[in-house]
Amino acid sequence: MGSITLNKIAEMLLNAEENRIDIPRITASHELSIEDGYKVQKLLVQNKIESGHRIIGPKMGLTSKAKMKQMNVNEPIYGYIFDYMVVSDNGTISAEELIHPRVEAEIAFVIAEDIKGPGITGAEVLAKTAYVLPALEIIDSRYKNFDFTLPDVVADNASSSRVVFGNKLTKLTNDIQLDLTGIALYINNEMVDCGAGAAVLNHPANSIATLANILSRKNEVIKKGDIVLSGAVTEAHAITTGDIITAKVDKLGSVSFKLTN
Ligand code: OOG
Ligand code: MG
Repeated sequence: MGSITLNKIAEMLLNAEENRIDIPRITASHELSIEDGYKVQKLLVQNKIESGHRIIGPKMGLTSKAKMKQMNVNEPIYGYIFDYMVVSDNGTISAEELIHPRVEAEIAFVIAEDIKGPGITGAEVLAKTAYVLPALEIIDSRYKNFDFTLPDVVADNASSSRVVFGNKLTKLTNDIQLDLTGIALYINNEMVDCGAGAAVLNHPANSIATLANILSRKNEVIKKGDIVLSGAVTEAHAITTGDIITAKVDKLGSVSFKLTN
């Protein structure tokens, strides 16, 4: 195992994102703990903030069995979504800006009050949620073939690349049970995957609670106004130029974009 500084790893990942090149996973040649991975992520996030980018909110990843199985990992992780990653509903994303994009259908939460762990439950998250909305997350691992271990993907800001939020904001009322909320993902009008909110840690709000509890170990909170992705319900699906991708979520509405060249 060669030695490499965490700064150097952050630099390599930023360069891979900027120049759209994929690199071998770090752990193929260096030892890296999950904690190291989060240290690299922090350096990378700080770099983006210094470059003038703004955080939209944290995101959870690998929160469903489908995703854990697909990526061969067994623990949820978090990362950050930035303003430059957000694309408007029914908008376009250029494939030339990305390496090997995959799409995921998710439920996003708009946070009404700071959520400070530890000990946060899903019920507390729901009480502090202003709105929920459908989202399509476009992940784009900076590692070749999405081949990574947990420390690698944590360092790579949880593969964050783009996100499209639906236009409709829904207040949580008694007739909405996010665990039983159906979600279907379509590529070019063909249904490629579907599931219910319960696939995400039994209830998507549990994912946000888990995030608050993990962040509390670092004295961080989920902030009022943050828009937080709770994680993909199904596997991620590879997309190619020309594809039109849509997610439909029961009662929350739909969200769509086109991948152009
Ligand atoms: C990591 C990101 C996972 C999700 O919703 O599960 C994620 C990856 O699979 O590349 O965003
Ligand atoms: Mg995701």
